[in-house]
Amino acid sequence: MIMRGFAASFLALSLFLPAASWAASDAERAAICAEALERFDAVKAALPPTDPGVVTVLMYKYNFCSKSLSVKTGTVVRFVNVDKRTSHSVWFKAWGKDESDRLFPEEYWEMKFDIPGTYPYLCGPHWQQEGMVGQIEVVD
Ligand SMILES: [Cu+2]
Repeated sequence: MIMRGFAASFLALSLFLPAASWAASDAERAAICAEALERFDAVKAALPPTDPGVVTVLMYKYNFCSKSLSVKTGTVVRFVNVDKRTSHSVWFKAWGKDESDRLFPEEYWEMKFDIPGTYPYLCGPHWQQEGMVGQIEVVD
């Protein structure tokens, strides 16, 4: 009886887990990124100021804001976690780079882009299930 109950719950759970990723739609992402900006306004005073020209990407609710970005060669991008509890990472996996350390709320990580090209990246813990990925285009 217990085993049957367990099997039934497992089946029920499986039915509710979508096979595809849980990536947000464009509209959901826009709302999440608007919220991320508000969070950033609340926490940025605690961060060291950026040098001029540094571009900021926010990490919030399993999204990178902006998800895709075009920057000039030589630009430094600062990835800031503005979540309240969740940690994230930045990983240029396709380029064979090491994953960044886990970034806890209000922590950041920077990378300089010296060579033009397309740089897809992802969040180590959240790219598979939550579709937390981004891309940076580096142009002259
Ligand atoms: Cu993440």
